[in-house]
Amino acid sequence: MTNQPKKIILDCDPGHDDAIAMLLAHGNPNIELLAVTTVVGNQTLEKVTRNALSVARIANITHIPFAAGAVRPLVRNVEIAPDIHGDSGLDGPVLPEPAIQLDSRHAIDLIIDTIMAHPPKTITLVPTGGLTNIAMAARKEPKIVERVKEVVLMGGGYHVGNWSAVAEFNIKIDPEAAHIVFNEKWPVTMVGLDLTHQALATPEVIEKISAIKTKPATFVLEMLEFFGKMYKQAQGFTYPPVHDPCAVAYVINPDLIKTRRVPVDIELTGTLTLGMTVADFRFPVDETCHTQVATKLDHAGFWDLIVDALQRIGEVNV
Ligand code: PIR
Ligand code: CA
Repeated sequence: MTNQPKKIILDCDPGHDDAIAMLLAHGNPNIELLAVTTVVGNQTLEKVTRNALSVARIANITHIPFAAGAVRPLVRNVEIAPDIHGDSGLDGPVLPEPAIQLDSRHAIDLIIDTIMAHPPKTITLVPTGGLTNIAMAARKEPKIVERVKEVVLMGGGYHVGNWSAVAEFNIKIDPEAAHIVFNEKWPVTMVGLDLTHQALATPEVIEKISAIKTKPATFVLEMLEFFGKMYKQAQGFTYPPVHDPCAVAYVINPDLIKTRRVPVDIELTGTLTLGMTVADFRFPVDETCHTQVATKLDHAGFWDLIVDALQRIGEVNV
């Protein structure tokens, strides 16, 4: 933890939990956030990109490039999630006008340029939306597959789905892209619903964030209030699961999340199982296995990181 900060690129679709992932990455000293890229997912590309820039303003993230990526999945039609994230993709808080300009590059070029400009095995990709940009980047510049350190993604689930009985949203909206990402030979850590459904924003968590009393912390509270309401209504959760920051937390401190090394592949042809992350838990694991799944979260340790990041961000006048 006292070593050099880990360099990451966050590829996201904000999205309440994506926004919290961004704040965690920005506020944690063990992470160096190199770039933020956006992808269609929770809402249209235009909306999630604007949300990313608004969140940048909330936390005063001014020094890194933001670039917009894919407007639709590789093969399928666009599917969005307004039942959870609302019409803007980030309903609840008032979103400030963005203060920074988008990078002129397409997200996949920003991803490729950033990876190729850094030494081998120094950058971790953290996708928290559909995998369209990451798959396209790997196809446009295959050298990135060898060059990144690892991919730590929020998506999938080996025992539960949320967009079908067995498929999770980020994988289901672009299963072909997910297939590419899981089958390339880079190390992939799947932080799926099995793990993120443990990251519940309980009343104790809300109380700790309420005590911070800065504008970014209030912004998080307003997001969690809306997100919690929608999660109760649409999915019957007592407290909302805050998915995306779990992937960032794993990069910050892998000790917070137990994992198991198992092969994972993506179902592309099943009639009931399209987009399922099929994990093979049988013994023995082949030594070529380059995928692992997250299984158990240290809930208190995880939320301490969020609170700590908000405290470090401190007051920001928008
Ligand atoms: C969350 C998401 C989409 C749909 C629902 N029902 C809930 C988004 C989150 O941003 C997260 O990245 C992932 N997709 C969880 O499925
Ligand atoms: Ca997301």
